[in-house]
Amino acid sequence: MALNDAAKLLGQARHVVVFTGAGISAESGVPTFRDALTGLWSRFDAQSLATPQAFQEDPELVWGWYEWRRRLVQQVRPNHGHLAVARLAAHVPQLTLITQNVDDLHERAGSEAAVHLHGSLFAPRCATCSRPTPSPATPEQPAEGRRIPPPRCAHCGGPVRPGVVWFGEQLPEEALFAAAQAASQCDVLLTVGTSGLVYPAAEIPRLAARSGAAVLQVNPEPTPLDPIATANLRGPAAEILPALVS
Ligand code: BV8
Ligand code: ZN
Repeated sequence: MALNDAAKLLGQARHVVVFTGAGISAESGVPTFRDALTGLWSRFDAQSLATPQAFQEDPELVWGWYEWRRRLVQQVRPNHGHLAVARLAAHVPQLTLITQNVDDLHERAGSEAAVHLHGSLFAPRCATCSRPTPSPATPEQPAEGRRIPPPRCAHCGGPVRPGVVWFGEQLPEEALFAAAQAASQCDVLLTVGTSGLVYPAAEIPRLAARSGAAVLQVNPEPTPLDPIATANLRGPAAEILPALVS
């Protein structure tokens, strides 16, 4: 299916779900999850660092990695892909934005009520009593690989952890429920910049396809979602999405 057919499909849709992964933020300069471990962290793989065990064993290393990522996100800007998603909401009767990303670029592009399946870099909380704690005002971009002691909770003194969902942790129930409900009711699901490898999030586009929705995939590379996609639009999000959304 060519780009203009996909654009027409979008334009006629009643309820569009936009499902995004790290690839939509790549052109803003945020490394994708698979590439998020550069430099000194390159000896780790994300799956071993993004776990409660890693934080347990070495809170300073893990907190330092998230602080580096948070500060990086604060210094970059949403790209034309994020902006096109925000514009799309005004062109369709109903749009549900579901993201696996922990950055705030969708919000800064003007999207409202993004469903964050994997939490956020901007919602740290106490690892002991779960009280939300303000993000520390780190003045400058910490050096890559720098270990930073996590702040202590003002209420109970426990260590503060990033407000993200780690491997082996449950996704926020209400987010997952809202995502599954939208996927089963939409008539078009646009999946952008995800490798479709991490569950249960990766189930969302598959659920939409099983429920009869058309699935449009935007990704420069093939992914395991190719076989369920009505159209595989090969290319970068910041180029393809603006062409899909007038
Ligand atoms: C759960 C937050 C169970 C953290 C993330 C063994 C032990 C434990 C669990 C498991 C296990 N085996 C399987 C599991 C389940 C596991 C899982 O799925 N593992 C995978 C690896 C097989 N899942 C979990 O653990 C989940 N929890 O299952 O709990 C449970 C049950 C009962 C009781 C208790 C627990 C939790 C998963 C959430 C993990 N947290 N993020 C952080 O950010 O640090 S996931 C992380 O990877 C990202 O958030 C993202 O969601 C995910 C996948 O990354 P993508 O977004 O797809 O990005 P990626 O880099 O992979 O790909 C980028 C894509 O973009 C590529 O396709 C590329 O081609 C494309 N691209 C590049 N440039 C562009 C582009 N596209 C468009 N334009 C461009 N310019
Ligand atoms: Zn606490």
